[in-house]
Amino acid sequence: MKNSLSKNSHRIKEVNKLKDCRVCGGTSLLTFLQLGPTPAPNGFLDKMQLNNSEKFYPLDVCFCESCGMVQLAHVVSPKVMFSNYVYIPSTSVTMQGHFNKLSIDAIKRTNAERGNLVVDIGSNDGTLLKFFKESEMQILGVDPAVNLADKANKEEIETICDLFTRDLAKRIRKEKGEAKIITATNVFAHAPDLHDFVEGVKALLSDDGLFIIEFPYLIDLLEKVEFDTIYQEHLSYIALTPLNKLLEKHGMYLIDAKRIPVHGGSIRVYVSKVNKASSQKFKSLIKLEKKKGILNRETYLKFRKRVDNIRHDLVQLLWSLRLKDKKIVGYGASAKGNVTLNYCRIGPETLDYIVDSISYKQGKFTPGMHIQIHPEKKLLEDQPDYTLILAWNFADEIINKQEEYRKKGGKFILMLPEVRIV
Ligand code: DWN
Ligand code: ZN
Repeated sequence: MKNSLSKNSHRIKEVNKLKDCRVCGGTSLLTFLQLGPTPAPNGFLDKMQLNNSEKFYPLDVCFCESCGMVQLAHVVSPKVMFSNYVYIPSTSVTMQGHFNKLSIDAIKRTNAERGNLVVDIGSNDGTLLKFFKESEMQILGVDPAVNLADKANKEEIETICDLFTRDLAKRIRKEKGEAKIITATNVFAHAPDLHDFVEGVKALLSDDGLFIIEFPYLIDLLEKVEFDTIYQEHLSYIALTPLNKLLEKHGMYLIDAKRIPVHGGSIRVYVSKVNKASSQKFKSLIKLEKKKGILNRETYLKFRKRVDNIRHDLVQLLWSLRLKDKKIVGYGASAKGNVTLNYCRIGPETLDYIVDSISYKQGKFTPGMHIQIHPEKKLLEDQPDYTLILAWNFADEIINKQEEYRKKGGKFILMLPEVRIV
């Protein structure tokens, strides 16, 4: 078993321990799961870096007993997490289709016209903005990752390389005017200062505009035991109950919400500056959250128990297969996958390698457990007995793509909400 804290790990100055709730300032924060010292989940290593000292960060998650916001107990500086970012949604057919539908939904709900300004916060490589551009909207991206902002600008998706803040929002409004649509997909939960973020949106959004946020939904995380989506990039694990409180503090109104399947179960919320009546769907989700006990500590202690059972069952299965000399590999060198590998201490002694479609990751090694990553084609070349799908949010897409592997007897292992062979 690999030593969880490599001999060279040392206190990290970029980490701040939470003193009070990031939404309501409450101090009754219950830590219910500790995933142990974990390397930055997208910190893939080249071969020559394997013997360098590797930084490990605490990964404890707590919930605020006053407002229900689930959040990391330590904040790692965004500089560490986002300056060179490797998550690129355009590499997935699922996400391309998803963003196209989001752009159509947003334009329809706001009656946006040609030339209206659309700002995408955390715009990544511009995948979503490209669809707005096709609808002749004026577009602007904001993303702190230098590599992604460069890529987007080269493809003529104007992108400001910076973190979104209230000050930046005011500068954008001065230069470009009000935004009719502001989108934030898989970035709101990453924001270190939610209050400043919301104030920035308020400063930039037009009175008849919509702020549309998408994030993994806490109810899905709890129901499907998605513990591996808990990592340093995701500071908050959001439900509508605390989100509504946060928005109301800033005179913004949650008017509608709908659950969506991406990333293991997310939610899309529609926020306005005008206090319109909220939808029946939104009200029923608030009731569901109450029923699921998102404000009760027992809910989180039960979740913790289920996580422990999954870790036990997964390690048990992998070891039993290894003891029968079965060859096992991983599929999808994802951030969530790296959380699982580090939390369950799964290394190259268990998985020979991991295959992944992203060229940037191929040839590199996973952070912490140092499993090598190869192109997907290696799966058919090698035909290992079992493949553990680490990017389970794309399991259907991956299994369909690898029909040939299954025909030749290859089997997939899935782990959430329970460990199973398919
Ligand atoms: O919030 C975030 C979520 C939205 O996505 C980001 N913090 C980072 C990211 O998390 P992730 O790294 O877990 O991302 P993915 O997109 O779930 O990772 C999928 C991985 O699987 C990628 O490395 C690409 C790979 N993949 C593959 O090898 N073959 C994906 C597909 C669809 C495939 O067919
Ligand atoms: Zn709170």
